[in-house]
Amino acid sequence: MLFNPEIELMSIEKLRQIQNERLQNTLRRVYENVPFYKNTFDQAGIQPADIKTVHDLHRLPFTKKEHLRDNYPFGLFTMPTSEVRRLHCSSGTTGKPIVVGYTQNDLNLFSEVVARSLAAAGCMPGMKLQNAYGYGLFTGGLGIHYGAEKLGMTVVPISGGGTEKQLMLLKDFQAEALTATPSYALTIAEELKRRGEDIRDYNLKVGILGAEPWSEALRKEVEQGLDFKASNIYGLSEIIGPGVSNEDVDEQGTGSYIWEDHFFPEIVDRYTGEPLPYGEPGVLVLTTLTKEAMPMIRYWTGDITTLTYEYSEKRTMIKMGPIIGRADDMMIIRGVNFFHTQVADLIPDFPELSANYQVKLTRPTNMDAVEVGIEINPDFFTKKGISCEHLDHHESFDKLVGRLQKKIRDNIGLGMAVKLYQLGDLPKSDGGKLNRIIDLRPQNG
Ligand code: DLL
Repeated sequence: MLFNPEIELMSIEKLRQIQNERLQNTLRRVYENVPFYKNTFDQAGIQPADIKTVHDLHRLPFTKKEHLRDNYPFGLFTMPTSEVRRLHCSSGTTGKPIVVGYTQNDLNLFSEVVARSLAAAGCMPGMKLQNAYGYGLFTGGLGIHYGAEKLGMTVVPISGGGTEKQLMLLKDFQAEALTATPSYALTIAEELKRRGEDIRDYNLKVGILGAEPWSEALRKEVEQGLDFKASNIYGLSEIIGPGVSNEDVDEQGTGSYIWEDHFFPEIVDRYTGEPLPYGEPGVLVLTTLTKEAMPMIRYWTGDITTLTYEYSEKRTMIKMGPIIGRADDMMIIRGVNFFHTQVADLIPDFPELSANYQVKLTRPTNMDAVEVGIEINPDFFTKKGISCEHLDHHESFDKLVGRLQKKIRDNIGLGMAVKLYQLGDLPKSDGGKLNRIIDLRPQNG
């Protein structure tokens, strides 16, 4: 179950042939069994047989989150629930969650793509993996769990949270791999440091981090703190869960491979929905090619990224860049489009800062105001003999704030207030995804 060249290195022609066959089966399956798809295809005047290849897919309408909500709970299933082996729900914000179902074959597929992802990240059979993704309705915990077992790893199913216990078991069991949200991996790294522990007493080699946007600055910080190599894992409940895409540990920073034999990706313009050429940022749209219980046709993930085919000796499959943000999370501040990840991207230029930040939105007058809170990296200052006790009204810190404000204005095109925080003083992940946006603007205008 390690790297399989017959799949991961198959020629593009072969890959397209497999994708086309699988797509046709999937379209037939949903048209015959799911009234929602029959209606939307009929309304678009398209029969499954009209879509001969993945290149015809753009003729079909998108499936969006609201369609999953409208068909709550089981309306998009192709079969009675008696044939469905597991249900998961997505981490919705308010109201009814999004429900997804898996047949036994879907669960096998889930394990296979997660095993493939973990292998790409450097996991090997026989290694121990501490799984700090939440177990339960969230797909992270169980999804990683069975994939790691399939790869032949020993799983420590600790779930998210309980940082003290995370550290105790990591040390006592000498796990080589850790799966967690990047923000929670940072919490673990900071706690280890706070306690004055020596990372050499641990045995971590790889981290497989995802479920939320993260930056190169954060990667550097967790890699230093936990002395491992961190790779990105991407996925979403609607498509399967984690394991739609994963970075190769030897190709860090060049994008994450999408397991295209099962999930066909497109990038479309976030306003018009028109397909965009490779390399241009837009909304990632995914079509499942092999899912049985709840296939998704042209699912509008809302995640903004880029797609690129670039030559690699390792795999022929397409790569996606980091997630810039979700289309519906984009803020329009005084007419400027803004994603909080743009702040994260500036942090590596400032060794004075740590990777944790937060963006606060207010409306003090009739204009929106943004305050960026960033934690300092105390080591930088103490090495220079500068005390970090008072961050307000101290020359070194005032200058740093000024430089940050300029950098933000030059790069993002917006004036923002900047507030420095002591390391550990901003909210941190207690086990799951971290919300970095605090929106205090009045909601009625
Ligand atoms: O977060 C599945 C997952 C679990 C992925 C564990 C990776 C690891 P949902 O709760 O349905 O599923 O949330 C999916 O999270 O549409 C993205 O907006 C975001 N997301 C997931 N992975 C990444 C990533 C899981 N690597 C939503 N980078 C997606 C940025 C990510 N955002």
